[in-house]
Order: sequence, then structure tokens, then C-alpha cells
Amino acid sequence: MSLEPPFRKIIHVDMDAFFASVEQLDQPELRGIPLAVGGGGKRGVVAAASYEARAFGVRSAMSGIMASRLCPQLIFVPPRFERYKEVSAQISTIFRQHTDLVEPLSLDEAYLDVTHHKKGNPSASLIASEIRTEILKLTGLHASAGISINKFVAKIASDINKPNGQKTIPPEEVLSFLENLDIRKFFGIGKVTADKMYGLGIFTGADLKLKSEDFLETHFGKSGRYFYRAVRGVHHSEVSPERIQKSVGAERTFNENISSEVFLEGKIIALAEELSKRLGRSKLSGKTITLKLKYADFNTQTRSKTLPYFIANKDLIIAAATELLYQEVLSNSVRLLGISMGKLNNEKKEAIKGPPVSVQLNIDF
Ligand code: DCP
Ligand code: CA
Ligand code: CA
Repeated sequence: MSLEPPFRKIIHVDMDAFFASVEQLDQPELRGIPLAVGGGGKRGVVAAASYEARAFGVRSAMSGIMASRLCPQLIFVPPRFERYKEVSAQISTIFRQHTDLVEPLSLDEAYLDVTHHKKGNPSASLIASEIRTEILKLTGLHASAGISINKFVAKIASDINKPNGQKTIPPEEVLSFLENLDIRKFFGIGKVTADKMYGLGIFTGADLKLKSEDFLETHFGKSGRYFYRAVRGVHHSEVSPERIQKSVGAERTFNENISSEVFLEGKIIALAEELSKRLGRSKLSGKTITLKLKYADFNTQTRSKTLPYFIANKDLIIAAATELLYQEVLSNSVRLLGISMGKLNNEKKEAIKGPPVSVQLNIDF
């Protein structure tokens, strides 16, 4: 069985060791050495690790303490988000010279639909290579890219020849590529799901393909149906430039754990102020308030409340969040507190749709 055209041409671009590379670019004395962005202080967590640091096993999301144990000479630098946003805007400008269908996933990565390329280049692989060259010229930074028929495969592909590389999975190779793929590499399968799959004897795409849609739904719910289709190369999700924001939030990790609601109340006020400001900046309001508590044992609890009307006002957020705080007793001392607003008043905004795909596109990948 092979995939049927028409195919879209999707590029996923992702910057290499993003925060760390920006720091090495701006501070030449940091080049060529093991570097971590973030991770300082007692509670610090590594946001990004330079490739020199990765050689020692340092990874993002690792505690700073663990990281310096693995690599004693590791240098920690604080993040500079404004600078990362500036670079992000620069790469965005480059993307938009090639297509209007750009969907940013985070500051350092985006999907591009180049099925209809602005400059008329018929080869998605060449476009990706051009984009990477332009990024290097404009920012001084390296990017990697994945090129294929849908977002799912393009995203996985961009990791294959990282750093400073790209990989094309043309239509005729998509099915075998997915069959041979380790299930842990599937986009949307995290560690927990991967362990569950392993337990069910699913290690590769080929194993996954042997399972029925019902079987996968029984074990993985709605995601099961998504996995069933994805492994067959079916992933119709369009590159939508105006991804609708689902929630806005603010959270804080404390230097010392907090074990009393009274002290958390004070934190709620600061968080609500920040959240209200963020909502204001995006001209949003919402109906669902969620309070997130991460306990000393790293268990996370969320408590939500949906109001019959939209709010963005600080005092109303404080009132709702405080009510949630006292809803039940704390199960442990708290190391992180977060408030987020969901059910935003932007849900009806229609995303810009891409042009329809035409049939001649199964060539020139
Ligand atoms: N980031 C973060 N916290 C995480 C993961 C990432 O703050 N837990 C930040 C720092 C990264 C940036 O986001 O530099 C991009 O994340 P990536 O997952 O794309 O990782 P890198 O760009 O650092 O490395 P890679 O070269 O593997 O893409
Ligand atoms: Ca990256
Ligand atoms: Ca990324």
C-alpha cells in the first residue's frame, strides 16, 4: 500500500540549542565550552544546554545541581528572553518571505506550508536549505529542518540531521519511515505513553500499525485514533498561521516551599496581576480559571472553576483563584503555584486556511 497524492509540502524549522547558541553568539568567550542557560540557584532548572554541555549528558529540564554533577566545569548563564524574542522575530521574517502559511510552535520553531511557494521554487528541500542559509546570514545561528508531506513527519524529520542539517522524507518513503520509527520518536508520544506502548509490545511504527483502531482507542483514548492515522501517514492538520491561543497563564516556583494557604494567598495576588496584564496585552478575557499546585514531592494538582461570564480583571481573578485555593486542604508543602485562564473569548476566530492542494505536487520534494 502506498500513500495517495495530492501531498502538501511542509517544512519544520527548529533552531539548534537555541537559547545557548544565542548566548554563545553574543558572548564570544562562551563559545566552544559547556554552557547551560538557566539552572542557577538552589532550584534552578536547565532551559538549554550547548552541544558542548550535551556531550556530558546535560539536558534541558534537568536540575542545575544534577547538571553540574555531570559536568563540573559547566557555566550557567541567566536567560534573556527579550533577546530570544528578537531572534524569533528575525527568523519569522525570513519564513514569511517564502510563504504566508507559517505556524510558530515556540520561539525557535515553526511549520511552513510551501506547497505554493511565493518565489516559485518547486523543491521543498531546496527551499529549506535556502531558509537555513538565510537564517545563518541574518542571525549568525544554525537551524535544522525536516521536510515532508505533513506536519507530523516534518517535525520528526527535523531532528534527524540536527544540528545544522536537514532531512527530507519524500512521499514514497513516508510509510517505511514511520514503520521503522522508534515509538519514542513519535510526536505526541511522551515518556509515559511510550512506556505504556512498550508494555503492550509496541516498540516501532510497524508494531503500532498491527493494532486495530479500537484497540488503540481502548488503551489511549482519543490519542489512540490519532496514532492509528499518524502511523499510516495520515495527518491532515493544516499549517494555520493564527493558531488560536487556548490559555494564558502565570506561574512561580518558590525558593522555599510554602505550607500554608495564607502565604499562598499573597502569591496569588502577584500572579493574578501578571495574568491580568498578559490578558490585557492580548486583549483577551476568559471564563475558566485554573489553579495549579506543584507539591514538594513533585505531584501536580489542578483545580478549575468556570464562570458564566468572561473576566480579565485582577480582583476577579484573585477572588476565583483564592476560592480554588481553599477548596481542599493542601496535600503537602507547595513548590510551585500557577494560575491560568482558559475558555478565552477568541475561540470563534477563524484560522487562515491554506489554499487547496493541487495534484502535480507529488514531484519535487
Ligand atoms: N526550553 C526551555 N525549557 C525546556 C525546553 C526548552 O526553556 N524544558 C527553551 C530553551 C531552548 C528553547 O526553548 O533553547 C528551544 O527548545 P528545544 O527543545 O528546541 O531545544 P534546543 O533548541 O535548546 O535544542 P535542539 O538543538 O535540540 O533543538
Ligand atoms: Ca531547537
Ligand atoms: Ca524547539
